[in-house]
Amino acid sequence: MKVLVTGGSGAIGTALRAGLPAYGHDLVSLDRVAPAEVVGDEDVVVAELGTPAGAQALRGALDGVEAVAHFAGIPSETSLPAALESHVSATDAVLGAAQVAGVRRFVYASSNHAVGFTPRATIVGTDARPRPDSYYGVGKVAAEGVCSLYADRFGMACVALRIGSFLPRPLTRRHLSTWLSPDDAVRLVHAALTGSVQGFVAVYGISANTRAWWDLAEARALGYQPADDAEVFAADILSGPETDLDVAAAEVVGGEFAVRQTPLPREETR
Ligand code: 15L
Repeated sequence: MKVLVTGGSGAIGTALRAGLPAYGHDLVSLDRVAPAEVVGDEDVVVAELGTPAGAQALRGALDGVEAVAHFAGIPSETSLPAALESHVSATDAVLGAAQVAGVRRFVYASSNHAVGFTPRATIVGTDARPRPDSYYGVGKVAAEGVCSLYADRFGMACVALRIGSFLPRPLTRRHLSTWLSPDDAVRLVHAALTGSVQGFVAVYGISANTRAWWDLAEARALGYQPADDAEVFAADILSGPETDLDVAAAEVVGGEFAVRQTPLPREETR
């Protein structure tokens, strides 16, 4: 399948470009910065979404593309206007161009922070109500809404991946529950690109962690078979002292984003 990966030079995008070709996908990478290295015979487009030149480059990059994996976006907390631009308007722009180009499958990099203030007393399912823990999470909730709109209005198959902690290896106690390994990220996106989907579906994106906080049922229904488990690193991580942040971050699924007591970030002009 020919797949456009936006955010192709980012952390997850780089892992996808390295791993998805082995599943038979031909890739076009689009990012505001050039990738450190071109992989195989992928096409690379350097363009800034949200600009007229970026819109034109996006239309060109979509030529012949069957599915989009939209991973571009600010990966951390930011002001509300920046979050709305980066997650909501940019996702709408990519979805709009993809729909016009005849793309029928759209995979979106959402985040656990869309439900970050959910207490983690039980395994959290995708029926959890939106409970963002940050403006970043607000942007992800709204961007999932845009995906749902395109699914219902245009019949596109849209999969929102509520990704946990994408890292080479888990580093904290929370990560023992929230880790998504690079290899499992590739497995997850391949499943989201190829699994049976009607309309819009949200799934959690973590490895097969023994201490998982999120239900992987919907992801497994797409064909996702995670192979990694953060538990391999548990003895090492748990040998260190448990900090106040560890304790507070274990209350709700968004962890550090949710326990932060600092004011929400504002742009200076507001
Ligand atoms: C995310 O969605 C963020 O992009 C990343 O910076 C981490 O905060 C991660 O979630 C996490 O929850 O660990």
